[in-house]
Amino acid sequence: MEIKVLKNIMEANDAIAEKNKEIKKSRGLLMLNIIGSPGAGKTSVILKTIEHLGGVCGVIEGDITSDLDSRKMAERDIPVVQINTGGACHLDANMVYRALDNLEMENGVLFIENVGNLVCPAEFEVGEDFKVVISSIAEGDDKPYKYPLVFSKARAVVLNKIDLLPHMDFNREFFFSGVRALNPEAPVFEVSARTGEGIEAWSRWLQDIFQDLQKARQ
Ligand SMILES: Nc1nc2c(ncn2[C@@H]2O[C@H](COP(=O)(O)OP(=O)(O)OP(=O)(O)O)[C@@H](O)[C@H]2O)c(=O)[nH]1
Ligand SMILES: [Mg+2]
Ligand SMILES: [Zn+2]
Repeated sequence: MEIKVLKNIMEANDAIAEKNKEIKKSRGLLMLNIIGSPGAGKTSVILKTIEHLGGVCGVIEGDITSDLDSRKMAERDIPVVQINTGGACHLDANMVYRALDNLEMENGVLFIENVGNLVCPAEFEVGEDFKVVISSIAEGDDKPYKYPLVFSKARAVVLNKIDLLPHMDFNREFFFSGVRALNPEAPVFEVSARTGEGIEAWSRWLQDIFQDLQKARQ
């Protein structure tokens, strides 16, 4: 009897991620895979960032169920597609492939808000330019130590809810050391989606990358 072993689920995923990269390139998109635990502030940071960026921006929302986050985007006339994974705790390349098919958008920044989860979203490439991890003061300062993969893979770290610093026992030095040990290059942006603090610096960093990408296409 021949036993078929389903080889590397990741291989199939990565093949579709490559297709997504082609689509993204041909449409002139900067595609960000935004990863963070439930409630870290992914939706709030994306909304504030889009206010600052101007230009064309769009969002793919990943949730197990509901369209609450995509409604917040639609209310502001931001082009959005909601993915409901129906149970899966991460987005995969195929889900994003189908979402791209349903999103009319060119020459802009596309935010993919992954399912709230600091673990497996880091393992699945979806064809993004890069990953951004959003952590928050409310989650505690030890997250880089306990969930190292996402911090090591991210091109940038956004530390959200800095308005809560006075109310929490959050050791910034400890957090930063943890990030540095895993990822010496990634900038860490301390922001508050609530007050808007720090959003400008983070948005400018993103805008510069987007402009470089646009120049390279010309
Ligand atoms: N104090 C404070 N609260 C914030 C900040 N950013 C977000 N929040 C609040 O934190 C809660 C969660 O924010 P969301 O933006 O929905 O978080 P999320 O990461 O998108 O959550 P999921 O999509 O469920 O994973 C909401 O009540 C926000 O109002 C911030 O900078 N400061
Ligand atoms: Mg959200
Ligand atoms: Zn998962």
